[in-house]
Amino acid sequence: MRVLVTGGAGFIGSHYVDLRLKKHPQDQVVVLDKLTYAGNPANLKDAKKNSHFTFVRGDICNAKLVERVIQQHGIDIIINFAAETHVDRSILHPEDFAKTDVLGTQVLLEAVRKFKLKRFLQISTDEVYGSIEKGGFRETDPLKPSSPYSASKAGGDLQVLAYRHTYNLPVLITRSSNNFGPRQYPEKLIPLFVTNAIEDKPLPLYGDGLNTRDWIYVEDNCSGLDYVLEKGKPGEIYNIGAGNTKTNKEITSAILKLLKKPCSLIRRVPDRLGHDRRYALNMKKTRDMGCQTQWAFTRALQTTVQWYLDNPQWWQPLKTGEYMKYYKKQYVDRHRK
Ligand code: NAD
Ligand code: TDX
Repeated sequence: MRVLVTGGAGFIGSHYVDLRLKKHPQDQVVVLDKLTYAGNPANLKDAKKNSHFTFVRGDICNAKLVERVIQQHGIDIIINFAAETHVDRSILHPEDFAKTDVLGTQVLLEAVRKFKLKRFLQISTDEVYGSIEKGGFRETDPLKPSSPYSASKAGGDLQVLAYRHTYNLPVLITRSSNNFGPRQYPEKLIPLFVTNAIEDKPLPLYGDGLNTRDWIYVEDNCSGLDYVLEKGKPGEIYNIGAGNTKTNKEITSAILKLLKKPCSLIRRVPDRLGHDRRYALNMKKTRDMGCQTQWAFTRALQTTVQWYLDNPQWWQPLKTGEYMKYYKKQYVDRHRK
């Protein structure tokens, strides 16, 4: 099989590339990635040593380039991880999200149609369902996204479903909960708080800290989506969660405990605009298919914290960029008010 992994230089995509090369050693894997601030060639360090791996720098919104890559490499299937992914950035710059997450997805679908590819897997998120007070969303629940990020991801999903309905394309969608693990950009809750705590910097906890997410270790999401790709039914949507629903306060305490750092590092800062209260998924459909998670939350968090302790050369340069400076100033200013 010849697999095109878009967005494969990012966090989850690069873990999937590693898994794919290991689990399907006869495959050819091509990554197409624009290398935005979130894409990092260092994430593909191991993959680059493998003769079955090729990297192409480019934008999924560029239809000509996408077609050329598919033809040159004889691609059979596409797995689309490429997206703008950070909710706080989507509140500042919604247009980038609509472009990549909606239009970019549509460009890929058009190529799947033109070249009659065998599969297209869209990597989506639980955020498209919106917030839920109790229980978990099922795949048949209506979409109620509330941030520019989740609205753009929902737009991408709707394109996928429309291409299924109209052109009968062999598409699938996975919607996973919050991922964590090594190589996650240090703007997201867990890597930001771990790296700040390592450096004895404040941890900016939004609002009352009681917002809740279901946390899944990145390797479990990658195994799950690989399972869905093999065993799933075209046209279907599959939730991938781990059942680890935790408040942000609980996550923060667990990180401080692992690093033996004081609670005084926590800074209560004003809430994120439109902050969703709780995300959770009903996992019946995916579990009934035989798809299971392997990682217990505590061991996964320990492994993640240890990776950031061992790899400061990976994350330290990322924390000095323009956005991180802006981000830091924003919260310091808000805190002063
Ligand atoms: P990430 O931000 O770490 O990586 C995104 C990658 O996409 C980067 O390598 C970036 O360079 C690339 N990219 C962005 N725009 C592109 C474009 N126009 N053309 C080509 N490449 C482009 O993201 P992630 O956390 O690894 O998320 C991967 C996917 O999984 C996304 O689709 C995201 O919506 C979804 N998802 C993420 C989570 C999570 O908790 N991180 C949870 C559920 C779903
Ligand atoms: O500094 C912070 N302080 C804080 O309290 C940050 C960055 C976050 N938070 C809170 C907001 C959320 O309630 O932590 C929670 C998690 O925040 P993020 O890590 O930004 O994740 P979230 O907004 O839940 O979205 C993530 O999960 C679903 C990913 O960024 C998405 O790409 C994915 O689709």
